[in-house]
Amino acid sequence: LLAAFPTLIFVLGGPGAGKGTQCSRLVSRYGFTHLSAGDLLRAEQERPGSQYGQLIKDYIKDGLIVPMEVTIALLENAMNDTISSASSSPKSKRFLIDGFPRKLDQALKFEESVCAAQFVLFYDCPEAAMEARLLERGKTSGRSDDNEESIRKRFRTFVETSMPVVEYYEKQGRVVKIDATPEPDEVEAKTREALRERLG
Ligand code: UP5
Ligand code: MG
Repeated sequence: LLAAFPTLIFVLGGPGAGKGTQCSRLVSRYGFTHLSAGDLLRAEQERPGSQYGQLIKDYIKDGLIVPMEVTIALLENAMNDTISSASSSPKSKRFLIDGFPRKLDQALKFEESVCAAQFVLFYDCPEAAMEARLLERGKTSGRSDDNEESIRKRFRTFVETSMPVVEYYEKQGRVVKIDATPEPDEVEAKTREALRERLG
């Protein structure tokens, strides 16, 4: 069923690179449906009766990657909800999958069992800038992983486990890389330029 909807983009980048910020802007411009794997996991963690609540909590605090069965099921459910929703327009059936896949086996499994990605949008940002953004956000975000110790762990997971996913797609010529260092408006302009070539 999902294979019938060809536009699905993986949005990757380090913690605090600006994935969520840019996805929100793309939603208003292109009518994509934005699904953040991290947001879905945080919602599942809060859901009364969830059997994964404690597990998700522990993994997120330690910057570790939640077992893919959990994340893929959440993404698949959210996509199916969008597709089957009576009010959904054709445009809303174009998906931005934010912060997933973070590990190579997740990428392979998702593309094989759910839907292939058209390409990967990769927000490239130096660690120092990402750290400053996350510490600033941590003053008000209430996120359990916006503190120095968790941020250090998230960076390590990103370098060791998630960058290989980006490199895997890069070798296939499927990565659109955007410098995420400038202010959000400029990053957005660069993103639109890159998407114009790919999406028309
Ligand atoms: N900001 C944004 N853009 C800026 C710019 N250009 N200049 C200056 N400031 C900018 O932005 C972060 C902050 O920076 C904000 O305050 C923003 O205003 C500012 P945001 O857009 O939120 O960046 P984003 O890349 O989305 O950062 P986020 O913290 O969400 O990244 P993570 O990848 O760490 O978080 P995520 O929610 O994806 O995952 C959290 C955890 O969930 C993971 O560590 C992991 O434990 C778990 N997880 C899984 O296990 N599996 C998954 O598949 C996904 C997540
Ligand atoms: Mg995010």
